[in-house]
Amino acid sequence: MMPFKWKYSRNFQFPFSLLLLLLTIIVDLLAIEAVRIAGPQAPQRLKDQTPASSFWQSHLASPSTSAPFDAPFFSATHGIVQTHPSLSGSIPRPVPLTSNSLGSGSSSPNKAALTAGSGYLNSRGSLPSSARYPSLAASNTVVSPNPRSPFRHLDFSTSATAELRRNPALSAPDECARACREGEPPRICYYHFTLEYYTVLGAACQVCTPNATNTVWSHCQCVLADGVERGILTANRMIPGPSIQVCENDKVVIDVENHMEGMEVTIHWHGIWQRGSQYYDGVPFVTQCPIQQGNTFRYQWTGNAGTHFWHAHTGLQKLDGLYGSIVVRQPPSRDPNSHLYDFDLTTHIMLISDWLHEDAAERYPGRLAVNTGQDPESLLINGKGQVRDPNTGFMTNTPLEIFTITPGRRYRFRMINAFASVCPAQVTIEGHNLMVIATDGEPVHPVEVNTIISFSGERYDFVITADQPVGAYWIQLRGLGECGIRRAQQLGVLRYARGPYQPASQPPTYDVGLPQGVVMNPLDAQCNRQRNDAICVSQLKSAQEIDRGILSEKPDVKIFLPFRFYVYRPEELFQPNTYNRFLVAPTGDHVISLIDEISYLSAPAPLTSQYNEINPEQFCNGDNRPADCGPNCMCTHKIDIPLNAVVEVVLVDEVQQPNLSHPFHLHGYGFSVVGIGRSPDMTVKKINLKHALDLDRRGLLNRQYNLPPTKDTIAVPNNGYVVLRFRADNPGFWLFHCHFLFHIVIGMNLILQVGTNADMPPVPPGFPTCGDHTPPIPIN
Ligand SMILES: [Cu+2]
Repeated sequence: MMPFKWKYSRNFQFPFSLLLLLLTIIVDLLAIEAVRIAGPQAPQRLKDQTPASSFWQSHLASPSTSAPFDAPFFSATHGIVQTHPSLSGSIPRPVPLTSNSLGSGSSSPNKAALTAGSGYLNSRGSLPSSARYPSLAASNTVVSPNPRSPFRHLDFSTSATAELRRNPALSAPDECARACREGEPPRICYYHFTLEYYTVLGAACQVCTPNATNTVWSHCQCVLADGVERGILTANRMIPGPSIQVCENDKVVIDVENHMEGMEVTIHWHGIWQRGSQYYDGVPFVTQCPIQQGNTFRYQWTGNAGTHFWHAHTGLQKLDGLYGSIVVRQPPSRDPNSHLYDFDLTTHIMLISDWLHEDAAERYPGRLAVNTGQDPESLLINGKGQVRDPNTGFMTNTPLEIFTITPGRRYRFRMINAFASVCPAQVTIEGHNLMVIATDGEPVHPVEVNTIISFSGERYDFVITADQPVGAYWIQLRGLGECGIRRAQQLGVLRYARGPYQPASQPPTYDVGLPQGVVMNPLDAQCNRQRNDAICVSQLKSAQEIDRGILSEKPDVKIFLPFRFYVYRPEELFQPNTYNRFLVAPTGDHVISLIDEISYLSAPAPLTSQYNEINPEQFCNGDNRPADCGPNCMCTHKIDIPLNAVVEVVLVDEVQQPNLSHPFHLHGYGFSVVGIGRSPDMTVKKINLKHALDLDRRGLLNRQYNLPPTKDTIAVPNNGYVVLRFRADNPGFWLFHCHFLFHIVIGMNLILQVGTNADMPPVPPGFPTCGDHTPPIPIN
């Protein structure tokens, strides 16, 4: 309650500031309306119907004069308002999602009127069904959906919204993406994902062009990506897939309907701890059986606050398009950094991803001659971008992502790194500082930087203050490391309302980029000292209280986990009658991953639901290796941890490939990053387990206990180590793994079993089962 009070007293003259705010909003809306009217709608139609090839354009030399900024591509309604369409079919109301300026101390009815959809709420806090489906109500033809209909995916009236119509207790996605207020009753937020094979630039693009990203729902089924036609996988025919945006304590229900022919799938909710719903963590053969083609699986969980995301955890599907954002918002009084920003808009999510121009499976196990390795051709910002054909020099003219801000305001941005490849991602915004206020959903003491480098699975929230001249500014996203070979980059635009859409400056190129300034997360991992040019993750300070036990000198359990690749000789790998998995690395090496000398192999059935059916010999760990398990030892790597123990994990990079840092992600927890570093012993060229143990004995592993940041994904610097700690108070089978997609499929995973089976919640009745079927062979 303290921050709440403080804020209120600061806003002592609130009638005046409220008036000012309303004026600003009205002015903004007028501006938007003006742009909308001025926007040439008719030409857009024509343009939309041009064939896919027209997304390539012929201006070779100067991308700035090439016309990526054709006005029609830029939605006039973008940015300022909550743009997702309302299912009610009523006129979309401009609804700023705010933190302080509207959210705290909202005693004024005027304030309340500005929050999402509140004008329509009934006493249960959800839309009356008549308001939600006026067309049906008007014609009095409410269709009772028939779940048994064999044509249910053809039947528009029973499609993704059937459950919402059936059950008035559920709230629609756009009702849940709202400003969160203290004391407001939680909602049950319902989502329906239909997963399909789909196409970039398909015929849907003759019908419409998506006019706003980050929507929690899309009415347009056209996927543009970077303007290069290819087959993809989608949830609800959008990339990124539907955004889940809810408030703390809301219950989230997602029906995942798998219509990908011949494919199974699970969806993992990255960053959601799943306390009490362990079996909905979405890890195949750990927490559930994969969802079969044609089946629907209902996930239900309540989210911990922060910026998270969802993605397929099966095979390579994530890289083909199965990912989307999750934002769990809080009332301002619950966020220690809420005083640092004025707006937290649904449209200010920045989901960055890497992108191929072919199926991900083309790169696995990998090729020797053409398109070798696994690095991406392109990058996307919220599924958008342009790309230059390296052979012809032609540039696609698909829209870039645009984020709109209003002068004088402070905006919370939520950046999600959904990369699959090994490339670190570098984000810089022209002329604007980035004040980092949270990482992996957890608040930190604010730090000002100019560039953020992030790894697959990480999230960074930052505040941008609109303190520059009204105009448009470049956002540059660069792929580092391996991505430097193809010079993969993408651009976006930070635009001031009523300003131009095109930045005045030349677009930054890979080689002549925006000035880096101070870098968050430098790749050189020199984190032991303060420096002016960079801030390491380990130097961030948690803004939340930390469990004392975590910060005590001695943890209850200490686990050293060295990881590396095992390189096969071809004659070893291709022995007759053996079929060992492998990845063809960019170097041409045929490799698998080892953590503590074990390459993770899935169990034949999930541990959460069918533990007793799994042969105990399936499991192994460093202390319990199967007899005569070779140098490519493959089994279900599982480490047991007593419930409530304070656990320290030391990850040691034995890969030691320059430019390669592996980001490790732990399911079920946030952990404290206690130390990051490299060997202080200059005579040691390469760190390994033995050396790390020796450093630890001599007290030379870098550990600092002053407010270490809480994260769930942390990159281990190459030739370095990371020390992390957590209290094992969430029982379950938790995957702990490198988040690089192609390393997951070659075994860079393990399971931390916290507690015994008796500590874990039983799976709901009717939980699907799976497993091998190898009955005895009758002999006669
Ligand atoms: Cu890795």
